[in-house]
Amino acid sequence: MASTTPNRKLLAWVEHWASVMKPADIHWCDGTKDEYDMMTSQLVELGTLIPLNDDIRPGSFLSRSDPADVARVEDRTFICSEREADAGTNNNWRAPAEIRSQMLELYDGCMQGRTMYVVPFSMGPLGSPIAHIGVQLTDSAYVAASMRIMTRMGQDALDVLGDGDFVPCVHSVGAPLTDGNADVPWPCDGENKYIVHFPETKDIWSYGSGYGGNALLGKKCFALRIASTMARDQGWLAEHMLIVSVTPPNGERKYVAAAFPSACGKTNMAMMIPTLPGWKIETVGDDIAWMKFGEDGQLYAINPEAGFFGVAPGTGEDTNPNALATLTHDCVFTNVAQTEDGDIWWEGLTDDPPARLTDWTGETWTPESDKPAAHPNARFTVSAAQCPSIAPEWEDPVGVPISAILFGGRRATTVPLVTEATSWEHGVFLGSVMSSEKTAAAAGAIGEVRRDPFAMLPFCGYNFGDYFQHWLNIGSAKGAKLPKLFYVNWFRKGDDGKFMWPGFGDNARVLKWVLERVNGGGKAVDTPIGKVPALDALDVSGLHLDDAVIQELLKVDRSEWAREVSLIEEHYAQIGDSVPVELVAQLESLASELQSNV
Ligand code: O2Y
Ligand code: MN
Repeated sequence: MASTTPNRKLLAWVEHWASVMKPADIHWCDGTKDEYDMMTSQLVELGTLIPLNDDIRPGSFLSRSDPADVARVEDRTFICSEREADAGTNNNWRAPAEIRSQMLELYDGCMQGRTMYVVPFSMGPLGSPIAHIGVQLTDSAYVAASMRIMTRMGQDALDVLGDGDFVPCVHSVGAPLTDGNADVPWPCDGENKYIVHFPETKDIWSYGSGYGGNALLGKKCFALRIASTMARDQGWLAEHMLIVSVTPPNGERKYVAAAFPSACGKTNMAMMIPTLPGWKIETVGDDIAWMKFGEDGQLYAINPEAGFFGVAPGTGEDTNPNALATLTHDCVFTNVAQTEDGDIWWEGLTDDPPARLTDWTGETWTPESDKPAAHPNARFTVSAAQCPSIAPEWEDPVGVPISAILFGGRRATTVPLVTEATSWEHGVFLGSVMSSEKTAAAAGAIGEVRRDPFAMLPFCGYNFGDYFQHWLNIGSAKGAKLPKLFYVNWFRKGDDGKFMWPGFGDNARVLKWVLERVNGGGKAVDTPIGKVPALDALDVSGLHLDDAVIQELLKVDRSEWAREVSLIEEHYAQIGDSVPVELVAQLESLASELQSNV
């Protein structure tokens, strides 16, 4: 397919990179279903994709990655600003000129024998004033096909681009087919992986990996790391947040965004089925929110993505029935197990595993095996439009007005079920100290607290101190009608080590109080860390929770918080001098309130 763009900058850029990477062929993606079918057929022939049983899961494929290429690689991810201080202690940094010349050596001839796909894509509904256009070059048909699911990809995006600016994204799996080398199902370069962002020039270079966030460059690389720097420069927010529409029985729909670190049930909340009678929750986005001010001063959010790239293990009828209903057809599964009848399986999909499976590495697996059948980071890639809980307005180019933003984490102690910030500044403080305990799925000791401000630790494209300042600046934007900010913790445990709050669909009860507060109601009491619901303010009807449990869920324990203050001091010290004075003042005021209340 030849190019159909008048954009000279784009044409020159493609020509330049073709001369560097020397592909055998260039294909401009048009985004049609025919093109997708052509790419997936080639991938089936090569063994990259295995068609699933069409009677059970029509239009779907399984893919097994190279075992050396199964997740995002944070230690190989770099923010290459001109000044090291601009990347901050929260990022790996290399001097841009240095890394460019090092990577150019790798890129030289890296696409020999392969097709270079030119993938134009829109992050956000086509033509939305909140959306932005990117163009990715890639030598992976798996990546090009996945980009069609995850973004609005093809000629339509090129038409919206016209003569305008785009974020250039260069990607190669780093496996040239030279000297008659045969291709393999999952080409990659296990030794040389680089995921590199240039915040000043707003471009992305990725090399050596074909997996997820390393290779689908619209997602974490563009929509978070580069977009966070665009948002800083242009006065908007690019955040690691889900977006839901919440409709109470009176029909007064509101929109809520929420930031959670991984393993805190973000996808479950995005697709929640509320247990409160008459309440409805619909999905606008499951992972990323871009928010810009409208003329009325409200923050309007879009989901910049068009699909879900979700973690499969743990997704079951009991935890997320809407996700399973989304996955009935036209999906690409990566690193899940395969059943004998040609369907898929992962830990948590059913209570009991099948008697015999093929595991994610292609080996025979039985319940006696000592390894999981699916890789813990196994993924599904699926169009968001297939989700039964998708909100009808999820593609509205105007976006949806956000009334409340939740921050959250997984904490067994200390942090109450829900706390309302007393001001925007205080809410930014709460976002800046977000923390979560490590679960078995993450590296490091289980239970260890990791600070993950705004759930952006791996995704903020610049210095955290400057990022906090940007959030403060948003709060003082002229005419802004700001959302209310809250901090939630579904994971507090009792003395018996069991979760005190039922979670999942019952989290709608917390949303009910949040919306009451947004509407000027809902009883709250002041504590040193913000406003928590009065003991009778949460709707716990039908839950049979003892008053003592509710009290414990909402408790602010001064000695626990005194310890927390020391940990926050360490966290701020780690970020360095760029932490805004307003946030240091918030911390000091918390410390003195804790003392004065003893
Ligand atoms: O493992 C990867 O390559 C992607 S990580 C990811 C994917 C979808 C949504 N969120 C995440 C994340 O790490 O936050
Ligand atoms: Mn995420």
